[in-house]
Amino acid sequence: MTPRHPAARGALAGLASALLLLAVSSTLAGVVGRGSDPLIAVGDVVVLLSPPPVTSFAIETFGSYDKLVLFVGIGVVVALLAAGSGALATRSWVLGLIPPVVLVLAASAAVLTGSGTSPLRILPTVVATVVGATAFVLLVRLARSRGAATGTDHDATDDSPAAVSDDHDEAVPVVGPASRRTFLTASGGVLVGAGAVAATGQVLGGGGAQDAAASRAGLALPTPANAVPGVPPGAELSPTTPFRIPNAEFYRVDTALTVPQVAAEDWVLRVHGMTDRTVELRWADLMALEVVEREITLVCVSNPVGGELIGNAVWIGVRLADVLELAGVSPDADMLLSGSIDGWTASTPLDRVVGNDDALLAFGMNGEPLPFEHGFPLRMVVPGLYGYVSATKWVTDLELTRFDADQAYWSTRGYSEEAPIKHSSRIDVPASFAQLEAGPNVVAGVAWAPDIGIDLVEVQVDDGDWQPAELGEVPGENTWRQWRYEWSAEAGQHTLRVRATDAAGEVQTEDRAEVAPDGSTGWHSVVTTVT
Ligand SMILES: Nc1nc2c(c(=O)[nH]1)N[C@H]1C(S)=C(S)[C@@H](COP(=O)(O)O)O[C@H]1N2
Ligand SMILES: [Mo]
Repeated sequence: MTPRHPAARGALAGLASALLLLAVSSTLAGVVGRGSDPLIAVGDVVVLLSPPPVTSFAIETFGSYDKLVLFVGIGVVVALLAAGSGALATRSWVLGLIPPVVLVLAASAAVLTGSGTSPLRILPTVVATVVGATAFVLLVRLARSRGAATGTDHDATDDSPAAVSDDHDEAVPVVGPASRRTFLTASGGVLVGAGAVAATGQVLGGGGAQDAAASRAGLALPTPANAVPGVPPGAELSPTTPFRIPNAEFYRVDTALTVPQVAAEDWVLRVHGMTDRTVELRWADLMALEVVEREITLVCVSNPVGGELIGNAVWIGVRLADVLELAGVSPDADMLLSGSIDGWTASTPLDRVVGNDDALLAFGMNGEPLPFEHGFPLRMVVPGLYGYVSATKWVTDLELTRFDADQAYWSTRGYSEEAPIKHSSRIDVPASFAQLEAGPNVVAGVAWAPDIGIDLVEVQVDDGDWQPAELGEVPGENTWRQWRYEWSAEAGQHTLRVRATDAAGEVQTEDRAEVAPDGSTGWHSVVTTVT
């Protein structure tokens, strides 16, 4: 069914041409390379310009799905604007063309100021605009034609445009006879064209991405000087949380709307700034260093009390300090400013890196090359600090500098420069609002304290006394610790609370703090119903 009203047809025309434009631009962007896709460039600008409360709300609320939500949001806005412009254009070309022109100019600006480096990066936007605009003008003209508006019902089986060519209305320019059928065919053609272009894009699938996938698949992890043994017996006390989180389930937080895909063979890591010399390391240079393995728990500053933005893994890589030594660090430097291939940056206090045997440039995670989402081919991992000041993924740049001279991505958005992980604990079992049977029930979860580890975990039922929980084994101080408490539950509604004490004897604070500017605090609790 083709809508009869010109405005409705105009809306359809707008949508179809927008889809074609996006299919063309993303397909060409796959060929031209990073930073040339206008949709992603606009998304990047939205992320970049979002005020910190908005981004932290998005990360806390949507967690690893924040990007999906952003793209759906942008998609809805683009669809509304496209449909609205098409409808407007059936009345006035000038009004109808204003939104797309503004949008295209904004997208071009986003591409040109974005993270792309290719001199051709504006090409996909330009070509797609020409194609999309042609489709738009063509379809809107058909939509405007009185012929289409009055398309006779009996022409349902008659393709002849002559049947509707008898009307000449000066108010609406008639570009030629067109039946609803013609409009339908043309819009259908544009949609099929968009689909075909998008499918071609999928097949071409960015040659770069395929090279990167092949590079990752072919990467043999070197044998480390030390090998981290398997999970210690007695480490897993929580029935739902593995001590080591499998890569596919590991939480993901970053600002990258497209995951960088670069082959290890093409990787260059630059070390410069307040150094004796600038060095550029390639893969072979990294492999020439001593390879070590470390088990380290990563925590995101945006992890709310009881949240899931924390994970533990075994990392294999080289010592960050060994890499910096190749460049020679000036004694005046106090910050390591690390940058990723997409321009994101983190500032790490240098004293957390130099002389720290556990601060890594990692290329392996749980026995595999890093997954692309987690930084392939190379990322930083520094124990004890929240990820935004320590865990740069896709790292290409290590600059030695000073806190009084430079600021990193989240610091310019109001987050703390000093960001040690705060010690905390979480109840995994029972789940919130669980229905339990009276009698023995397992209460279990995880607790973590940076650098020194956990010495005590206590559970409180309603307003009762704090009861010590059983503690799991740990391989060292850089990981979380599991705990378990046997609860003889009585019928009724009960609130369970947990608090952890670190190895220095400090009890986790009850005071609630938001995640901004330096991490949440407070006791996690769950409410259960026992029958
Ligand atoms: N390039 C890049 N690296 C990044 C980020 C980012 O946005 N871009 N986010 C950091 C943050 S805030 C965290 S918590 C960790 C999360 O690492 P993961 O996604 O591997 O769990 O990556 C860090 N490294
Ligand atoms: Mo984070």
